[in-house]
Amino acid sequence: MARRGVPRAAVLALLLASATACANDIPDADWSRGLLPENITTQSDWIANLWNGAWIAALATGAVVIFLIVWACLFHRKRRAKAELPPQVRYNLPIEMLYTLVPLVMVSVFFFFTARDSRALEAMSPNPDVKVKVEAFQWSWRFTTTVNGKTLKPVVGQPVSDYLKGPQLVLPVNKKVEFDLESPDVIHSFWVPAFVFKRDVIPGIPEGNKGRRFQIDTLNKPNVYAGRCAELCGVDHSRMLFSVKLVSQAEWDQYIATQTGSAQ
Ligand SMILES: [Cu+2]
Repeated sequence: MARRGVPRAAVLALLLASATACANDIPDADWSRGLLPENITTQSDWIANLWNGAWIAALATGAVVIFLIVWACLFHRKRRAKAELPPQVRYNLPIEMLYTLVPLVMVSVFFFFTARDSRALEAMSPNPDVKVKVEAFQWSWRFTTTVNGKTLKPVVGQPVSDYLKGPQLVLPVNKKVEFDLESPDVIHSFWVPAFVFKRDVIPGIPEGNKGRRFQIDTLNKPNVYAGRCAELCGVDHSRMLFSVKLVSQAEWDQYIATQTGSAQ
């Protein structure tokens, strides 16, 4: 029976290897970034710091707790030679204060940083440089970009198995971009892993509602990045792929000039 485990493990390893080989949209997970993908917005820097800081705090807390458990087990256990229990501590005010205050302080610190960053992430500037209306549908995306009061020709996609063949949203570097998310059918989720952020696209939210909009500040990292739907939305959900292309200002100007869009 023991021998059967080996080929099974080999098959599993092969399956995993082929699964990762098929998906070219999985970003490189780098330990120096806490296994997060490369981030391409100012906001994703904040998110990455919050995420990594929370992990460091949790791991440090875990290390202290495990140390205390092991220490208590080794040095404060009931000795075999002695019949009676070790000294039992109860109603010890200083210790009970400590039990109460230390977790309270820890939760408060987490809460403070989470609230501070959530607030910053939801902040909206009244004059973003670029506005993108994102329509998520079963099973692709339509991107309609407005810049300087001019609306460009919408980019519409269809289900694909390679994100580079999906609809491509072109955005300039070092600019403030506002997204407005809309769905005519079911709940989708707009996810660009390089934003280190995703938001559900929920049908029925009226236009102008703050819950369907968010803003990013793009960093100077021109490249093509993968995007996908992150909410199981039907049979072709896994093929609801798209890409975001960050371009320099010169390329952006050229792109706008070639997109003969209709007036708003
Ligand atoms: Cu979807």
